[in-house]
Amino acid sequence: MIKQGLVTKEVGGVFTVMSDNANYVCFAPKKFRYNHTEIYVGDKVTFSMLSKNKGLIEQILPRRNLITRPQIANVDVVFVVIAPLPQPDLGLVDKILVNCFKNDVTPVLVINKTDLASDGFVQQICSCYSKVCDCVQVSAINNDGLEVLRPYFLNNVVCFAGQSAVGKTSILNALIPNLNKQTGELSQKTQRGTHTTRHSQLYCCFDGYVVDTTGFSLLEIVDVHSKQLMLYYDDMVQLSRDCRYNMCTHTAEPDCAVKRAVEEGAFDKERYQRYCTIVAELATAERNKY
Ligand SMILES: Nc1nc2c(ncn2[C@@H]2O[C@H](COP(=O)(O)OP(=O)(O)OP(=O)(O)O)[C@@H](O)[C@H]2O)c(=O)[nH]1
Ligand SMILES: [Mg+2]
Ligand SMILES: [Zn+2]
Repeated sequence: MIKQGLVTKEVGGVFTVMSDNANYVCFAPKKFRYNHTEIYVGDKVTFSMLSKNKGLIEQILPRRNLITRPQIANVDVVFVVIAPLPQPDLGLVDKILVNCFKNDVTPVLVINKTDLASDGFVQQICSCYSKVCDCVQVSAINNDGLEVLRPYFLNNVVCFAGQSAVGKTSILNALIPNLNKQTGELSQKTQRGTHTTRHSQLYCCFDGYVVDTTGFSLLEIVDVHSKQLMLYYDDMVQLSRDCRYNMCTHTAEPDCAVKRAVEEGAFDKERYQRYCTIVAELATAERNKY
């Protein structure tokens, strides 16, 4: 009998596959190793039954995406967490958003620690980012606003991204109180540095899945050309039909609608400056490559 399921965990070549609300211990046949075909957490697979709860993976179904560090396939939503403390690195947020759009992932900007945030802070972040993604406000410590996160889980695989200490683990624990122990165990283990391999795992959360947060990054932009970065800035795309040039990068070109919007205060000046910095970084990397 062939079943279809979702890989939720992998330890030493042994896969946990969830199918019809039951867990199966699955192995990968040698053919995958010969093809250098890796199976990742988040992969949708078919498997044949070896015994009551054991199976042999037959096929990996087409992937929507594959995120690195940790490697997770088929990510639907990323919660990009920021907080008033530690002070946000919005350049980092911009890069994470580019990577989300590049990988067909829906980002949600989660402003945590609203108990510490001034109205001005929240307003500034929302006015900058609400044109490109949903922005929600929560306080993990006060269990405040977390309900708004619930719909994003429906049939989805959700990951967290964001600087250290913004409260990713705290949000996860507030969402799934009985997960506490599991996340605690995991971070203790990595703190001790027992093993460098990262074992990622999908946990059931509401009607979807969430990935533990250890080391999740999406920080480095790969495979985006400096001249195409603007394609991943939806707020610029909306304006660019009024630029003189079709593929205007909104940097050195004359008669640019984005630059005009920046001057008029209709486009966040700092987000624009951060964009120019990333374009320059990418261009430098391109020059050094050849
Ligand atoms: N005031 C306040 N503090 C919070 C809130 N959420 C988390 N914190 C605190 O922020 C600190 C960091 O929280 P973590 O959940 O460990 O942060 P993290 O993003 O998982 O950090 P890393 O695992 O290092 O990436 C802890 O001391 C939390 O108690 C909140 O809503 N309000
Ligand atoms: Mg954490
Ligand atoms: Zn332009």
